[in-house]
Amino acid sequence: IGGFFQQKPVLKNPFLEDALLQGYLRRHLPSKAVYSELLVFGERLVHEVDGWGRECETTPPTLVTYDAWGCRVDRIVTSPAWRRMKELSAQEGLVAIGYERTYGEWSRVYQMCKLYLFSPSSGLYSCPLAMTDGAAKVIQSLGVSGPTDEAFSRLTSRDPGYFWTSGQWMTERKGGSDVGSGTETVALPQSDGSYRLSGFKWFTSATDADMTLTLGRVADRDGRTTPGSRGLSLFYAPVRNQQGMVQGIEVQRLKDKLGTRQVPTAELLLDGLPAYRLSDEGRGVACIANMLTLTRIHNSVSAVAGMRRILQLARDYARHRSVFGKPLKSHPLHIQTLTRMEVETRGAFLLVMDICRLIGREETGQASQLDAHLLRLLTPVAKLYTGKQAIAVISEGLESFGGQGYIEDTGLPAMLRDAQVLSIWEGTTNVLSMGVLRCIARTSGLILQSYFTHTQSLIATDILPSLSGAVRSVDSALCGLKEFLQDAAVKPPGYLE
Ligand code: MFK
Ligand code: FAD
Repeated sequence: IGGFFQQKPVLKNPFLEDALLQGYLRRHLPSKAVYSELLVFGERLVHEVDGWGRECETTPPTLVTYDAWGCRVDRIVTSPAWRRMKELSAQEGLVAIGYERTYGEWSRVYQMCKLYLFSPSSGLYSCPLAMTDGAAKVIQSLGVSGPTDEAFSRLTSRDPGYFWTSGQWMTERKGGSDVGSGTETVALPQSDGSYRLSGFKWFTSATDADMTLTLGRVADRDGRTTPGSRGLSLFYAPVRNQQGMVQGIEVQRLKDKLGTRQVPTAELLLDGLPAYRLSDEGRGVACIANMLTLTRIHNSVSAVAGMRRILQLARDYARHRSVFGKPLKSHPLHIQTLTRMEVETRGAFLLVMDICRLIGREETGQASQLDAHLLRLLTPVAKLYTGKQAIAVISEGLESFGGQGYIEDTGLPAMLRDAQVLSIWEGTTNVLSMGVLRCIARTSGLILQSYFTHTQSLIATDILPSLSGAVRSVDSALCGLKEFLQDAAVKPPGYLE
Protein backbone atom coordinates (compact mmCIF):
# COMPACT_ATOMS: atom_id res chain seq x y z
CA ILE A 1 0.00 0.00 0.00
CA GLY A 2 1.33 3.38 -0.89
CA GLY A 3 3.65 4.04 -3.79
CA PHE A 4 6.41 5.99 -2.03
CA PHE A 5 9.75 4.50 -1.13
CA GLN A 6 12.52 6.72 0.17
CA GLN A 7 15.76 6.65 -1.79
CA LYS A 8 18.45 5.37 0.54
CA PRO A 9 21.64 7.36 1.22
CA VAL A 10 24.29 6.25 -1.23
CA LEU A 11 27.97 5.85 -0.43
CA LYS A 12 29.99 7.55 -3.15
CA ASN A 13 33.74 7.50 -3.64
CA PRO A 14 34.82 8.88 -0.24
CA PHE A 15 37.97 10.42 -1.71
CA LEU A 16 36.12 12.32 -4.43
CA GLU A 17 33.46 13.40 -1.94
CA ASP A 18 36.02 14.88 0.45
CA ALA A 19 37.04 18.34 -0.69
CA LEU A 20 39.02 19.00 2.48
CA LEU A 21 41.11 15.84 2.10
CA GLN A 22 41.85 16.63 -1.53
CA GLY A 23 42.72 20.23 -0.68
CA TYR A 24 44.99 19.11 2.17
CA LEU A 25 46.88 16.72 -0.08
CA ARG A 26 47.12 19.26 -2.90
CA ARG A 27 48.70 21.66 -0.43
CA HIS A 28 51.13 19.27 1.26
CA LEU A 29 51.62 16.21 -0.93
CA PRO A 30 50.81 17.20 -4.49
CA SER A 31 51.62 13.85 -6.10
CA LYS A 32 49.70 12.44 -9.05
CA ALA A 33 50.49 8.92 -7.83
CA VAL A 34 48.91 9.62 -4.44
CA TYR A 35 45.86 11.21 -6.04
CA SER A 36 45.23 8.34 -8.42
CA GLU A 37 45.91 5.67 -5.80
CA LEU A 38 43.38 7.20 -3.40
CA LEU A 39 40.89 7.65 -6.21
CA VAL A 40 41.11 3.98 -7.18
CA PHE A 41 41.07 2.91 -3.54
CA GLY A 42 37.92 5.02 -3.00
CA GLU A 43 36.20 3.12 -5.83
CA ARG A 44 37.29 -0.20 -4.34
CA LEU A 45 35.85 0.84 -0.98
CA VAL A 46 32.47 1.65 -2.47
CA HIS A 47 32.10 -1.37 -4.74
CA GLU A 48 33.83 -4.07 -2.75
CA VAL A 49 35.10 -3.33 0.74
CA ASP A 50 32.09 -1.58 2.25
CA GLY A 51 30.02 -4.73 1.71
CA TRP A 52 32.64 -6.83 3.49
CA GLY A 53 32.51 -4.34 6.36
CA ARG A 54 28.78 -4.96 6.76
CA GLU A 55 29.40 -8.70 6.60
CA CYS A 56 31.91 -8.42 9.46
CA GLU A 57 29.15 -6.79 11.52
CA THR A 58 26.46 -9.34 10.66
CA THR A 59 28.79 -12.36 10.98
CA PRO A 60 30.63 -11.73 14.24
CA PRO A 61 33.47 -13.98 15.40
CA THR A 62 32.83 -17.07 17.49
CA LEU A 63 34.96 -19.20 19.76
CA VAL A 64 35.29 -22.94 19.36
CA THR A 65 36.75 -24.24 22.63
CA TYR A 66 36.82 -28.01 21.99
CA ASP A 67 36.90 -30.16 18.89
CA ALA A 68 34.51 -33.03 18.32
CA TRP A 69 36.83 -35.38 20.28
CA GLY A 70 37.01 -33.27 23.36
CA CYS A 71 40.44 -31.83 22.67
CA ARG A 72 40.91 -28.19 23.64
CA VAL A 73 41.43 -26.16 20.47
CA ASP A 74 40.49 -22.53 21.39
CA ARG A 75 39.88 -21.57 17.79
CA ILE A 76 38.50 -18.12 17.00
CA VAL A 77 36.37 -18.37 13.88
CA THR A 78 36.11 -15.15 11.91
CA SER A 79 34.00 -14.33 8.87
CA PRO A 80 35.38 -14.67 5.33
CA ALA A 81 34.96 -10.89 5.04
CA TRP A 82 37.23 -10.32 8.07
CA ARG A 83 39.88 -12.51 6.49
CA ARG A 84 39.54 -10.67 3.19
CA MET A 85 40.18 -7.44 5.10
CA LYS A 86 43.53 -8.86 6.18
CA GLU A 87 44.50 -9.65 2.59
CA LEU A 88 43.39 -6.25 1.39
CA SER A 89 45.30 -4.51 4.19
CA ALA A 90 48.51 -6.17 3.05
CA GLN A 91 47.89 -5.56 -0.66
CA GLU A 92 47.06 -1.91 -0.13
CA GLY A 93 50.06 -1.45 2.18
CA LEU A 94 47.93 0.00 4.96
CA VAL A 95 50.72 -0.64 7.45
CA ALA A 96 53.61 -0.95 4.98
CA ILE A 97 53.29 2.62 3.66
CA GLY A 98 54.38 3.97 7.06
CA TYR A 99 57.67 2.01 6.84
CA GLU A 100 58.44 2.15 3.10
CA ARG A 101 58.51 5.94 3.45
CA THR A 102 58.20 6.55 -0.26
CA TYR A 103 57.03 10.09 0.47
CA GLY A 104 59.63 10.84 3.14
CA GLU A 105 58.26 12.86 6.02
CA TRP A 106 54.80 12.87 4.41
CA SER A 107 54.52 9.08 4.31
CA ARG A 108 52.58 8.91 7.58
CA VAL A 109 50.16 11.57 6.33
CA TYR A 110 49.62 9.54 3.19
CA GLN A 111 49.17 6.28 5.14
CA MET A 112 46.72 7.91 7.55
CA CYS A 113 44.72 9.49 4.70
CA LYS A 114 44.32 6.03 3.20
CA LEU A 115 43.31 4.58 6.57
CA TYR A 116 40.90 7.48 7.05
CA LEU A 117 39.14 6.45 3.83
CA PHE A 118 39.28 2.76 4.78
CA SER A 119 38.23 2.92 8.43
CA PRO A 120 34.42 3.38 8.15
CA SER A 121 34.20 0.55 5.58
CA SER A 122 36.71 -1.71 7.32
CA GLY A 123 34.37 -3.61 9.63
CA LEU A 124 36.73 -2.47 12.40
CA TYR A 125 39.73 -4.12 10.74
CA SER A 126 41.21 -0.70 11.52
CA CYS A 127 41.64 -2.05 15.07
CA PRO A 128 44.15 -4.85 14.35
CA LEU A 129 45.91 -2.58 11.86
CA ALA A 130 46.43 0.07 14.54
CA MET A 131 48.02 -2.45 16.88
CA THR A 132 50.07 -3.98 14.06
CA ASP A 133 51.43 -0.57 13.15
CA GLY A 134 52.12 0.17 16.83
CA ALA A 135 54.00 -3.10 17.27
CA ALA A 136 56.10 -2.48 14.16
CA LYS A 137 57.00 0.95 15.48
CA VAL A 138 58.04 -0.40 18.88
CA ILE A 139 60.19 -3.09 17.28
CA GLN A 140 61.78 -0.60 14.91
CA SER A 141 62.45 1.91 17.66
CA LEU A 142 64.14 -0.76 19.81
CA GLY A 143 66.21 -2.01 16.88
CA VAL A 144 65.03 -4.96 14.80
CA SER A 145 67.05 -8.00 15.79
CA GLY A 146 66.82 -11.65 16.81
CA PRO A 147 63.30 -13.00 17.15
CA THR A 148 61.67 -9.72 16.12
CA ASP A 149 63.46 -9.68 12.78
CA GLU A 150 60.90 -11.90 11.09
CA ALA A 151 58.04 -10.31 13.01
CA PHE A 152 58.92 -6.84 11.74
CA SER A 153 59.16 -7.94 8.13
CA ARG A 154 55.80 -9.71 8.39
CA LEU A 155 54.02 -6.79 10.10
CA THR A 156 55.16 -4.41 7.38
CA SER A 157 54.70 -6.77 4.42
CA ARG A 158 52.47 -6.24 1.38
CA ASP A 159 52.29 -9.97 0.74
CA PRO A 160 48.90 -11.25 2.03
CA GLY A 161 50.36 -14.71 2.60
CA TYR A 162 53.21 -13.38 4.73
CA PHE A 163 51.53 -10.43 6.48
CA TRP A 164 51.00 -10.67 10.25
CA THR A 165 48.85 -8.70 12.63
CA SER A 166 49.72 -8.00 16.24
CA GLY A 167 47.78 -7.70 19.49
CA GLN A 168 48.46 -5.29 22.36
CA TRP A 169 47.78 -7.01 25.67
CA MET A 170 48.01 -4.56 28.51
CA THR A 171 44.74 -4.68 30.42
CA GLU A 172 44.27 -7.09 33.31
CA ARG A 173 41.30 -7.50 35.64
CA LYS A 174 42.83 -5.28 38.29
CA GLY A 175 43.82 -2.43 36.03
CA GLY A 176 43.55 -1.22 32.48
CA SER A 177 44.43 2.41 33.17
CA ASP A 178 46.76 1.77 36.07
CA VAL A 179 48.72 -1.08 34.51
CA GLY A 180 51.56 -0.32 36.92
CA SER A 181 49.72 -1.73 39.89
CA GLY A 182 47.20 -3.80 37.95
CA THR A 183 49.52 -6.18 36.11
CA GLU A 184 49.86 -9.59 37.76
CA THR A 185 51.44 -11.46 34.83
CA VAL A 186 54.71 -13.08 35.81
CA ALA A 187 57.59 -13.80 33.39
CA LEU A 188 59.76 -16.76 34.30
CA PRO A 189 63.25 -16.65 32.74
CA GLN A 190 64.27 -19.75 30.76
CA SER A 191 67.78 -21.10 30.28
CA ASP A 192 67.85 -20.02 26.60
CA GLY A 193 67.16 -16.38 27.47
CA SER A 194 63.47 -16.52 26.63
CA TYR A 195 60.59 -16.32 29.14
CA ARG A 196 57.33 -18.07 29.97
CA LEU A 197 54.42 -15.78 30.79
CA SER A 198 51.65 -16.69 33.21
CA GLY A 199 48.75 -14.42 34.00
CA PHE A 200 45.33 -13.29 32.88
CA LYS A 201 44.76 -10.70 30.16
CA TRP A 202 41.27 -9.28 30.60
CA PHE A 203 40.80 -7.49 27.26
CA THR A 204 42.66 -8.60 24.13
CA SER A 205 41.25 -7.32 20.86
CA ALA A 206 41.62 -8.91 17.46
CA THR A 207 42.75 -12.05 19.25
CA ASP A 208 43.08 -13.79 15.90
CA ALA A 209 46.43 -11.96 15.68
CA ASP A 210 49.66 -13.78 14.89
CA MET A 211 51.75 -12.15 17.61
CA THR A 212 51.45 -9.72 20.46
CA LEU A 213 53.28 -7.22 22.60
CA THR A 214 52.45 -7.49 26.28
CA LEU A 215 53.60 -6.51 29.77
CA GLY A 216 54.74 -8.72 32.63
CA ARG A 217 56.97 -8.83 35.71
CA VAL A 218 60.23 -10.73 35.55
CA ALA A 219 60.50 -13.12 38.49
CA ASP A 220 63.80 -13.73 40.24
CA ARG A 221 65.03 -17.21 41.26
CA ASP A 222 62.76 -17.18 44.30
CA GLY A 223 59.78 -16.15 42.20
CA ARG A 224 59.77 -12.60 43.59
CA THR A 225 58.78 -9.67 41.39
CA THR A 226 59.08 -5.89 41.64
CA PRO A 227 55.74 -4.15 42.24
CA GLY A 228 54.47 -1.05 40.43
CA SER A 229 55.27 0.36 37.06
CA ARG A 230 59.04 -0.04 37.61
CA GLY A 231 58.56 -3.82 37.75
CA LEU A 232 57.01 -4.06 34.28
CA SER A 233 58.88 -5.24 31.20
CA LEU A 234 57.76 -5.46 27.60
CA PHE A 235 57.52 -8.85 25.86
CA TYR A 236 57.04 -10.09 22.33
CA ALA A 237 55.17 -13.37 21.90
CA PRO A 238 54.16 -15.28 18.78
CA VAL A 239 50.57 -16.35 19.48
CA ARG A 240 50.23 -19.36 17.20
CA ASN A 241 52.34 -22.34 16.21
CA GLN A 242 52.93 -23.63 12.66
CA GLN A 243 49.51 -25.30 12.67
CA GLY A 244 47.80 -22.01 13.55
CA MET A 245 46.92 -23.17 17.09
CA VAL A 246 47.39 -20.94 20.13
CA GLN A 247 50.30 -22.03 22.30
CA GLY A 248 50.53 -21.47 26.06
CA ILE A 249 47.17 -19.69 25.99
CA GLU A 250 43.62 -20.62 26.94
CA VAL A 251 40.95 -18.42 25.41
CA GLN A 252 38.47 -18.13 28.28
CA ARG A 253 35.68 -16.45 26.35
CA LEU A 254 34.86 -13.75 23.82
CA LYS A 255 33.43 -10.54 25.26
CA ASP A 256 29.79 -9.65 24.62
CA LYS A 257 30.17 -5.99 23.64
CA LEU A 258 27.99 -2.93 22.97
CA GLY A 259 29.80 -2.36 19.66
CA THR A 260 32.98 -3.45 17.85
CA ARG A 261 31.20 -6.79 17.51
CA GLN A 262 33.17 -7.48 14.34
CA VAL A 263 36.36 -7.72 16.40
CA PRO A 264 37.11 -10.80 18.48
CA THR A 265 37.90 -9.43 21.95
CA ALA A 266 38.86 -12.20 24.32
CA GLU A 267 39.86 -12.94 27.89
CA LEU A 268 43.08 -14.94 27.87
CA LEU A 269 44.71 -17.15 30.44
CA LEU A 270 48.43 -17.15 29.77
CA ASP A 271 49.72 -20.51 30.85
CA GLY A 272 53.43 -20.51 30.14
CA LEU A 273 53.26 -18.51 26.91
CA PRO A 274 56.76 -18.50 25.34
CA ALA A 275 57.94 -14.90 25.00
CA TYR A 276 60.99 -12.71 24.45
CA ARG A 277 61.79 -9.63 26.48
CA LEU A 278 62.14 -6.52 24.31
CA SER A 279 62.70 -3.79 26.88
CA ASP A 280 65.19 -3.50 29.68
CA GLU A 281 63.76 -4.85 32.89
CA GLY A 282 61.36 -2.33 34.41
CA ARG A 283 61.11 -0.20 31.24
CA GLY A 284 57.96 -1.85 29.90
CA VAL A 285 55.64 1.16 30.10
CA ALA A 286 58.14 3.59 28.63
CA CYS A 287 58.82 1.15 25.75
CA ILE A 288 55.20 0.39 24.94
CA ALA A 289 54.57 4.16 24.88
CA ASN A 290 55.66 4.18 21.22
CA MET A 291 52.83 1.76 20.49
CA LEU A 292 50.40 3.91 22.46
CA THR A 293 51.40 7.00 20.48
CA LEU A 294 50.65 5.30 17.19
CA THR A 295 47.48 3.47 18.24
CA ARG A 296 46.15 6.72 19.69
CA ILE A 297 46.82 8.45 16.37
CA HIS A 298 44.97 5.61 14.60
CA ASN A 299 42.13 6.06 17.08
CA SER A 300 41.92 9.77 16.25
CA VAL A 301 41.99 9.02 12.51
CA SER A 302 39.14 6.54 12.94
CA ALA A 303 37.18 9.07 14.99
CA VAL A 304 37.43 11.72 12.27
CA ALA A 305 36.72 9.13 9.59
CA GLY A 306 33.49 8.12 11.36
CA MET A 307 32.40 11.76 11.53
CA ARG A 308 33.18 12.27 7.85
CA ARG A 309 31.31 9.12 6.78
CA ILE A 310 28.09 9.98 8.63
CA LEU A 311 28.25 13.47 7.14
CA GLN A 312 28.71 12.18 3.61
CA LEU A 313 25.66 9.96 4.02
CA ALA A 314 23.64 12.70 5.74
CA ARG A 315 24.43 15.15 2.95
CA ASP A 316 23.30 12.67 0.34
CA TYR A 317 20.11 12.01 2.28
CA ALA A 318 19.40 15.74 2.62
CA ARG A 319 19.31 15.98 -1.18
CA HIS A 320 16.73 13.25 -1.59
CA ARG A 321 14.51 13.36 1.47
CA SER A 322 11.70 15.90 1.14
CA VAL A 323 9.82 17.30 4.14
CA PHE A 324 7.26 20.09 4.34
CA GLY A 325 7.31 20.49 0.59
CA LYS A 326 11.05 20.76 -0.09
CA PRO A 327 14.24 18.73 0.26
CA LEU A 328 15.94 18.69 3.63
CA LYS A 329 18.84 20.56 2.05
CA SER A 330 16.58 23.57 1.56
CA HIS A 331 15.69 23.82 5.26
CA PRO A 332 18.07 26.32 6.87
CA LEU A 333 17.86 24.69 10.30
CA HIS A 334 18.82 21.29 8.90
CA ILE A 335 21.70 22.84 7.00
CA GLN A 336 22.83 24.59 10.16
CA THR A 337 22.96 21.20 11.91
CA LEU A 338 25.00 19.63 9.11
CA THR A 339 27.26 22.68 8.97
CA ARG A 340 28.06 22.42 12.66
CA MET A 341 28.97 18.79 12.15
CA GLU A 342 31.08 19.77 9.15
CA VAL A 343 33.01 22.38 11.13
CA GLU A 344 33.72 19.88 13.91
CA THR A 345 34.86 17.32 11.37
CA ARG A 346 37.10 19.70 9.46
CA GLY A 347 38.74 21.03 12.60
CA ALA A 348 39.34 17.50 13.88
CA PHE A 349 40.72 16.34 10.50
CA LEU A 350 43.25 19.15 10.33
CA LEU A 351 44.32 18.68 13.91
CA VAL A 352 44.84 14.94 13.43
CA MET A 353 46.66 15.38 10.14
CA ASP A 354 48.99 17.82 11.80
CA ILE A 355 49.87 15.14 14.32
CA CYS A 356 50.47 12.67 11.47
CA ARG A 357 52.77 15.27 9.92
CA LEU A 358 54.67 15.54 13.21
CA ILE A 359 55.16 11.80 13.60
CA GLY A 360 56.33 11.64 9.99
CA ARG A 361 58.93 14.29 10.76
CA GLU A 362 60.02 12.45 13.89
CA GLU A 363 60.44 9.16 12.04
CA THR A 364 62.51 10.68 9.27
CA GLY A 365 64.81 12.48 11.67
CA GLN A 366 63.51 15.93 10.77
CA ALA A 367 61.65 16.78 13.96
CA SER A 368 62.83 19.79 15.91
CA GLN A 369 62.59 19.86 19.70
CA LEU A 370 59.38 21.80 19.25
CA ASP A 371 57.92 19.13 16.93
CA ALA A 372 58.77 16.44 19.48
CA HIS A 373 57.08 18.42 22.26
CA LEU A 374 53.99 19.05 20.15
CA LEU A 375 53.72 15.39 19.17
CA ARG A 376 53.94 14.26 22.80
CA LEU A 377 51.38 16.83 23.93
CA LEU A 378 48.88 16.74 21.10
CA THR A 379 48.63 12.97 20.55
CA PRO A 380 46.70 12.22 23.77
CA VAL A 381 44.82 15.53 23.57
CA ALA A 382 43.62 14.75 20.03
CA LYS A 383 42.74 11.18 21.01
CA LEU A 384 40.64 12.24 23.98
CA TYR A 385 39.06 15.15 22.14
CA THR A 386 38.19 13.39 18.87
CA GLY A 387 36.95 10.31 20.74
CA LYS A 388 34.30 12.40 22.45
CA GLN A 389 33.63 14.47 19.31
CA ALA A 390 32.98 11.37 17.21
CA ILE A 391 30.33 10.10 19.62
CA ALA A 392 28.56 13.50 19.58
CA VAL A 393 28.83 14.09 15.83
CA ILE A 394 27.78 10.55 14.87
CA SER A 395 24.86 10.71 17.31
CA GLU A 396 23.75 13.99 15.70
CA GLY A 397 24.25 12.36 12.33
CA LEU A 398 21.87 9.52 13.21
CA GLU A 399 19.20 12.07 14.10
CA SER A 400 19.54 13.72 10.71
CA PHE A 401 18.03 10.55 9.18
CA GLY A 402 15.03 10.79 11.52
CA GLY A 403 13.67 7.40 12.59
CA GLN A 404 15.74 5.59 9.97
CA GLY A 405 18.87 6.58 11.85
CA TYR A 406 17.72 4.21 14.59
CA ILE A 407 17.07 1.21 12.36
CA GLU A 408 19.65 -1.55 12.47
CA ASP A 409 19.80 -2.69 8.87
CA THR A 410 20.50 0.81 7.60
CA GLY A 411 23.96 0.24 9.13
CA LEU A 412 23.74 3.60 10.91
CA PRO A 413 23.26 2.47 14.55
CA ALA A 414 26.42 0.35 14.37
CA MET A 415 28.39 3.51 13.63
CA LEU A 416 27.31 5.01 16.94
CA ARG A 417 27.93 1.79 18.87
CA ASP A 418 31.40 1.51 17.37
CA ALA A 419 32.18 5.16 18.12
CA GLN A 420 31.43 4.71 21.81
CA VAL A 421 34.62 2.72 22.35
CA LEU A 422 36.87 5.43 20.92
CA SER A 423 36.96 7.28 24.22
CA ILE A 424 37.56 4.12 26.29
CA TRP A 425 40.21 1.92 24.71
CA GLU A 426 43.74 3.23 24.28
CA GLY A 427 43.23 5.24 27.46
CA THR A 428 40.03 6.81 28.79
CA THR A 429 39.54 10.57 28.58
CA ASN A 430 40.43 11.31 32.19
CA VAL A 431 43.39 8.96 32.22
CA LEU A 432 44.82 10.58 29.10
CA SER A 433 44.22 14.00 30.67
CA MET A 434 46.17 12.93 33.75
CA GLY A 435 48.95 11.59 31.52
CA VAL A 436 49.16 14.94 29.73
CA LEU A 437 49.31 16.77 33.03
CA ARG A 438 52.08 14.50 34.33
CA CYS A 439 54.02 15.10 31.17
CA ILE A 440 53.61 18.88 31.49
CA ALA A 441 54.61 18.78 35.13
CA ARG A 442 57.72 16.70 34.34
CA THR A 443 58.90 19.23 31.77
CA SER A 444 58.04 22.13 34.12
CA GLY A 445 55.52 23.41 31.61
CA LEU A 446 58.06 23.62 28.77
CA ILE A 447 56.01 21.33 26.57
CA LEU A 448 52.93 23.50 27.05
CA GLN A 449 54.89 26.65 26.41
CA SER A 450 55.99 25.21 23.06
CA TYR A 451 52.39 24.75 22.16
CA PHE A 452 51.26 28.25 23.00
CA THR A 453 54.20 30.17 21.60
CA HIS A 454 54.48 28.38 18.28
CA THR A 455 51.06 27.03 17.41
CA GLN A 456 49.36 30.35 18.04
CA SER A 457 51.63 32.23 15.69
CA LEU A 458 51.08 29.52 13.09
CA ILE A 459 47.33 30.00 13.28
CA ALA A 460 47.63 33.75 12.93
CA THR A 461 49.64 33.52 9.75
CA ASP A 462 49.04 30.30 8.01
CA ILE A 463 46.34 27.89 8.83
CA LEU A 464 42.81 27.59 7.51
CA PRO A 465 40.10 29.12 9.70
CA SER A 466 38.63 25.71 10.49
CA LEU A 467 41.88 24.60 12.07
CA SER A 468 41.82 27.56 14.37
CA GLY A 469 38.44 26.20 15.56
CA ALA A 470 40.05 22.90 16.49
CA VAL A 471 43.02 24.56 18.10
CA ARG A 472 40.75 26.84 20.09
CA SER A 473 39.09 23.72 21.50
CA VAL A 474 42.45 22.29 22.45
CA ASP A 475 43.37 25.70 23.85
CA SER A 476 40.46 25.79 26.18
CA ALA A 477 41.19 22.24 27.32
CA LEU A 478 44.81 23.17 28.01
CA CYS A 479 43.92 26.41 29.75
CA GLY A 480 41.90 24.30 32.18
CA LEU A 481 45.24 22.93 33.36
CA LYS A 482 46.07 26.02 35.34
CA GLU A 483 44.37 24.75 38.47
CA PHE A 484 46.11 21.41 38.25
CA LEU A 485 49.51 23.00 37.81
CA GLN A 486 48.90 25.09 40.91
CA ASP A 487 47.73 22.04 42.85
CA ALA A 488 50.79 20.14 41.75
CA ALA A 489 52.91 23.08 42.96
CA VAL A 490 54.29 23.51 39.48
CA LYS A 491 54.68 27.17 38.66
CA PRO A 492 52.02 28.03 36.06
CA PRO A 493 53.63 29.45 32.96
CA GLY A 494 52.98 33.15 32.47
CA TYR A 495 50.52 32.74 29.62
CA LEU A 496 48.08 30.94 31.94
CA GLU A 497 47.94 33.87 34.37
C1 MFK B 1 40.47 2.14 15.47
C2 MFK B 1 41.79 2.31 16.13
C3 MFK B 1 41.77 1.65 17.42
C4 MFK B 1 43.02 1.36 18.07
C5 MFK B 1 43.10 -0.11 18.53
C6 MFK B 1 42.44 -0.31 19.80
C7 MFK B 1 42.50 -1.69 20.38
C8 MFK B 1 42.37 -1.63 21.87
C9 MFK B 1 43.72 -1.68 22.50
C10 MFK B 1 43.79 -1.15 23.91
O1 MFK B 1 42.95 -0.56 24.52
S1 MFK B 1 45.32 -1.49 24.51
C11 MFK B 1 45.33 -0.84 26.12
C12 MFK B 1 45.55 0.62 26.15
N1 MFK B 1 45.86 0.99 27.48
C13 MFK B 1 46.15 2.22 27.79
O2 MFK B 1 46.14 3.10 26.97
C14 MFK B 1 46.58 2.45 29.21
C15 MFK B 1 46.05 3.76 29.74
N2 MFK B 1 46.87 4.16 30.86
C16 MFK B 1 47.86 5.09 30.72
O3 MFK B 1 48.10 5.62 29.65
C17 MFK B 1 48.62 5.38 31.95
O4 MFK B 1 48.81 6.76 32.06
C18 MFK B 1 50.00 4.68 31.96
C19 MFK B 1 49.84 3.18 31.75
C20 MFK B 1 50.95 5.21 30.90
C21 MFK B 1 50.54 4.94 33.36
O5 MFK B 1 51.64 4.14 33.70
P1 MFK B 1 52.79 4.73 34.61
O6 MFK B 1 53.88 3.76 34.70
O7 MFK B 1 52.20 5.26 35.87
O8 MFK B 1 53.27 5.88 33.65
P2 MFK B 1 54.16 7.13 33.85
O9 MFK B 1 54.90 7.13 35.19
O10 MFK B 1 53.38 8.35 33.53
O11 MFK B 1 55.24 6.92 32.70
C22 MFK B 1 56.20 5.88 32.72
C23 MFK B 1 57.18 6.17 31.59
O12 MFK B 1 56.50 6.04 30.33
C24 MFK B 1 57.72 7.60 31.63
O13 MFK B 1 59.01 7.56 31.07
P3 MFK B 1 60.32 7.75 31.98
O14 MFK B 1 60.30 6.60 32.95
O15 MFK B 1 61.45 7.68 31.01
O16 MFK B 1 60.15 9.08 32.66
C25 MFK B 1 56.79 8.33 30.70
O17 MFK B 1 57.38 9.50 30.16
C26 MFK B 1 56.55 7.28 29.63
N3 MFK B 1 55.26 7.50 28.99
C27 MFK B 1 54.04 7.30 29.53
N4 MFK B 1 53.08 7.61 28.65
C28 MFK B 1 53.72 8.02 27.53
C29 MFK B 1 55.12 7.95 27.75
N5 MFK B 1 56.01 8.28 26.82
C30 MFK B 1 55.55 8.72 25.63
N6 MFK B 1 54.23 8.81 25.35
C31 MFK B 1 53.30 8.46 26.25
N7 MFK B 1 52.01 8.56 25.95
P1 FAD C 1 39.60 1.54 34.92
O1 FAD C 1 41.05 1.82 34.81
O2 FAD C 1 39.13 0.79 36.09
O3 FAD C 1 38.83 2.93 34.86
C1 FAD C 1 37.49 3.11 35.36
C2 FAD C 1 37.18 4.62 35.35
O4 FAD C 1 38.09 5.27 36.22
C3 FAD C 1 37.33 5.27 33.98
O5 FAD C 1 36.29 6.17 33.78
C4 FAD C 1 38.65 6.04 34.09
O6 FAD C 1 38.65 7.20 33.29
C5 FAD C 1 38.65 6.40 35.57
N1 FAD C 1 40.00 6.61 36.09
C6 FAD C 1 41.00 5.72 36.19
N2 FAD C 1 42.09 6.30 36.69
C7 FAD C 1 41.77 7.59 36.94
C8 FAD C 1 42.49 8.71 37.48
N3 FAD C 1 43.76 8.61 37.85
N4 FAD C 1 41.83 9.88 37.59
C9 FAD C 1 40.54 10.00 37.20
N5 FAD C 1 39.82 8.97 36.69
C10 FAD C 1 40.44 7.79 36.56
N6 FAD C 1 43.05 -3.50 26.46
C11 FAD C 1 44.17 -4.10 26.02
O7 FAD C 1 45.17 -4.09 26.69
N7 FAD C 1 44.18 -4.68 24.81
C12 FAD C 1 43.11 -4.70 24.01
O8 FAD C 1 43.20 -5.20 22.90
C13 FAD C 1 41.91 -4.09 24.45
N8 FAD C 1 40.79 -4.12 23.70
C14 FAD C 1 39.65 -3.55 24.18
C15 FAD C 1 38.49 -3.63 23.43
C16 FAD C 1 37.32 -3.09 23.89
C17 FAD C 1 36.09 -3.20 23.08
C18 FAD C 1 37.31 -2.42 25.14
C19 FAD C 1 36.06 -1.80 25.65
C20 FAD C 1 38.45 -2.34 25.89
C21 FAD C 1 39.63 -2.91 25.43
N9 FAD C 1 40.80 -2.88 26.17
C22 FAD C 1 41.94 -3.48 25.72
C23 FAD C 1 40.80 -2.36 27.51
C24 FAD C 1 40.87 -0.85 27.61
O9 FAD C 1 42.09 -0.37 27.18
C25 FAD C 1 40.59 -0.53 29.08
O10 FAD C 1 39.27 -0.91 29.36
C26 FAD C 1 40.79 0.93 29.38
O11 FAD C 1 42.15 1.28 29.26
C27 FAD C 1 40.28 1.27 30.80
O12 FAD C 1 40.76 0.39 31.76
P2 FAD C 1 39.76 -0.34 32.80
O13 FAD C 1 38.70 -0.99 32.02
O14 FAD C 1 40.55 -1.16 33.73
O15 FAD C 1 39.07 0.85 33.59
